[in-house]
Amino acid sequence: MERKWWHSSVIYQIYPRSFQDSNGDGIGDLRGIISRLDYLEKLGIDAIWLSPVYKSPNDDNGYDISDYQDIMDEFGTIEDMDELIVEASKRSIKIIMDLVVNHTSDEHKWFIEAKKGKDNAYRDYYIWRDPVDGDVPNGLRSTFSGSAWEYDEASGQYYLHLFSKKQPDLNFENEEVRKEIYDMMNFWLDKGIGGFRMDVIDLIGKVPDQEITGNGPKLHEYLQEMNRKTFGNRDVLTVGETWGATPEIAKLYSDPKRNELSMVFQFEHIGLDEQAGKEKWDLQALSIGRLKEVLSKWQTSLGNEGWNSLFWNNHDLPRIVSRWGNDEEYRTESAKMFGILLHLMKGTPYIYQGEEIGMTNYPINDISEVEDIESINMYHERLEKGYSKENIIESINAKGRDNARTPMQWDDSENGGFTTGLPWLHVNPNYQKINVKQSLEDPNSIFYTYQRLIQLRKENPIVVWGDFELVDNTPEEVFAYYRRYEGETWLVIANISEHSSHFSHLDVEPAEVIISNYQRNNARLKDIELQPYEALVVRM
Ligand code: TEU
Ligand code: CA
Repeated sequence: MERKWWHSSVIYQIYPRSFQDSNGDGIGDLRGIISRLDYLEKLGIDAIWLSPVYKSPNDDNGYDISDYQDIMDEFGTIEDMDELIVEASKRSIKIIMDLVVNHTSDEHKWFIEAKKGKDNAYRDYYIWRDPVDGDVPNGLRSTFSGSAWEYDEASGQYYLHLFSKKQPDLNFENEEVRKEIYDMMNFWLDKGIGGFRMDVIDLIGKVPDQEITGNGPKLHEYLQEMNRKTFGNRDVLTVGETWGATPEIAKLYSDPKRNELSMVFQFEHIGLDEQAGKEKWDLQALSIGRLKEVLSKWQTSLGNEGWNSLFWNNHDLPRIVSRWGNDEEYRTESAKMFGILLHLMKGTPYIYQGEEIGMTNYPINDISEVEDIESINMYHERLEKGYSKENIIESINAKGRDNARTPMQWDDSENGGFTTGLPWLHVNPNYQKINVKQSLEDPNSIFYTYQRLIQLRKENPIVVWGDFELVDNTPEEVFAYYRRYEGETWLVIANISEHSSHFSHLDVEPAEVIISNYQRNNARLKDIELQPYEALVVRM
């Protein structure tokens, strides 16, 4: 496989609204990000995935774009954006933009035109259908509750929106639409960005009339065309968000021979605490056995025909330390354990802002505290269906997206140093204890574990290129694997539980403990007694 910079990189995701406010309006912004670049350089990351910063009425916090070539008023100006690219590049950090082209905002000029009538030149940029029996065209549902079809009084037709009704779906069948998107992508590429994270890209080949949304028949044809017309000859990272990917599907996207994307985000491990066939709100206990199975399947099945991305968190997911770790007694231990377990795997790791200091979920008591459209719509839908208020709030506390969106905790001053004004979303009150300043002062902090993990990847080709092999027959809660490369072997051992456990597979004396989250003495590694959430990596 031809080696690219992104094979050995670590990416840091910024959710701009919640990262750093620079002007006291309570909303994070580009100048705020620029002011924190030194911190990111210290962490050691190679690129920033920037959640959308384009013009937007913010029905879905920037994932509803009204102008792809301009910046959201609250975030700054296009000059600020140019400066961010330059300032980041001075620190060897690339900027990866979020590409949201499954849909636009209903306030995008294309949709404003399209709504003017059936004859409008932009009408076919979107997906319109006549009513069927005086009702919606078919049973397609929106991810944000209710039908995916919205009625337009003026023309008597419905338009498709797989997300909110302020996010009408673009019609990729229309060549003009694709051309406009490619021009826009080239506008950003010409500014010297490091690539694109592609929002719900697996939906662009949809066939609405057959109720096919993900993995439609023309999906890969479109991606190959996009590759040819935009980033194909540039040295950039492209990562598709693909909820429905299996390893076979992931190869279609990321096999270098196919000229599509660098890699995709797959979500199979993320769904393991959800009841099959139900909604993300319907929880079941996580089986560590299944987690091991799923992650090791992804580690071994792509081979040279694809590349993995590695993540526990993003702006749509609850925080891993609260979700599958223990954010009280073992917050530091479990946060480090998840970091070590993930960053020693093969693939490109993504860190979500605040993960590197062990930020936690933010439990709410009432729907009035929620900003996220997905949770709000679900709340009303489930109330109507007869769920109790308590039950719904419990679901939101477990899985709601605002958990990850509370402002970044920089220090122990008011609002955690995020803003001098009123923050757009509540700051987690634990900022007095959990914050960047504290993490930087404590040599044993989660931050320094992440810093070291990034360094290890840079200094050791085995972390990037080594083969992966799961260690079988460990206790259920122990996730252990080997990495092997050019005669060298590393062993990673993690106890995903708040009880002690053991690992007795070492038949050779390990040479060295490379990283761990408890004090470990090299000499006493035979038949290891593992502490709660202990993780360690040894060179054999
Ligand atoms: O997410 C896709 C998506 O399907 C999520 O809404 C997901 O289903 C949900 O959050 C479950 O966890 C992408 C973006 O990451 C998300 O923020 C956007 O809201 C969405 O697309 C629409 O653009
Ligand atoms: Ca601001």
